[in-house]
Amino acid sequence: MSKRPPSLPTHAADMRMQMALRQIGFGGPAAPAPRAVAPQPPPQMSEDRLALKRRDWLLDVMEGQRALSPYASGLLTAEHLSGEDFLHNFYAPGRPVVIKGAMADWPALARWTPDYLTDAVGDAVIEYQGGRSGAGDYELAKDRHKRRGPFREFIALVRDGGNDAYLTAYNSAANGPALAPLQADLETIDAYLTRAPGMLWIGGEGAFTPLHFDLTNNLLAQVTGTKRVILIPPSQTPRLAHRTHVFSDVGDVTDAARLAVHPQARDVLRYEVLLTPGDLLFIPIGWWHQVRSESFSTMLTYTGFHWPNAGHEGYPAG
Ligand SMILES: O=C(O)CCC(=O)C(=O)O
Repeated sequence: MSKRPPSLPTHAADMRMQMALRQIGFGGPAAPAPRAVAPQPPPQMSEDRLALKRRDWLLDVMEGQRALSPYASGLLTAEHLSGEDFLHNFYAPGRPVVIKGAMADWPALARWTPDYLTDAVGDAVIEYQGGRSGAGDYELAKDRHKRRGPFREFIALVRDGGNDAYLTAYNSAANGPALAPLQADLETIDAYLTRAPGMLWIGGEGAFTPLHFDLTNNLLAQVTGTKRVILIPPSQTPRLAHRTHVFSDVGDVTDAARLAVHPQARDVLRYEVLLTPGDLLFIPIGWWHQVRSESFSTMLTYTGFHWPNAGHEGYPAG
């Protein structure tokens, strides 16, 4: 391609000639010089957008600084963790931790198979989440997916796996009397928790809770089977397309198709843990998490800590 500048249009060439003549004293009274075109400033970023970019920068810088020390970042596993140590090292700083051994004396660990649960609860009618397969928004539209039926039939639905039916914490309020026979198999975790009851989750292999954060601090107590949990610090929020309530549009950071839609989530900082029976996992308020059952699984979640846990009260839900 030619590097020569395109030739000037005639009137522009004439003007150039006139100006050159004027500079050496020819050409009569000076015509007004053509107005210089001021360079355009780059399009202004709105104040709100700039404020958000600065906040994102701050989150990145702070996460980078925490990464300097394994004492300040990462996902630790602890055993024999006293209430004081839990408060100072994890609850107050808002740092997740896996705690082993604290459920060792729970009868449920040895008992809670699908058959045992069916014998204990029988045909009592329970509420659960159903019709989830094929619905992209089953967590957001929780009410639409509420189902009721005999516990025995629910267990038959989930024991073979799949994501269609899942008894979740959201169903807890409705299930107290029906599931009461199971309470005798549980112990308390007095170092961290009041005696407020936990919320039961029962699902099959493949049950999946998409990426979200909670508006309280949560303690997960895995009883039966295994669950894979991915945890993502709050500092990563700008990469997670957080548009709806507590959910991420990414949904699943292990799904290549979702990452193709949200490429900014590919390099998100994340921790992964496989919960096995008897494990506690502390998930601090604001930490993103997604959870996949890798087998038939039962688990309880607790929010009744000895320390304040009311972050949800000020949440700008929109
Ligand atoms: O176990 C699950 O499927 C989800 C648990 C969870 O997300 C929670 O307790 O906040």
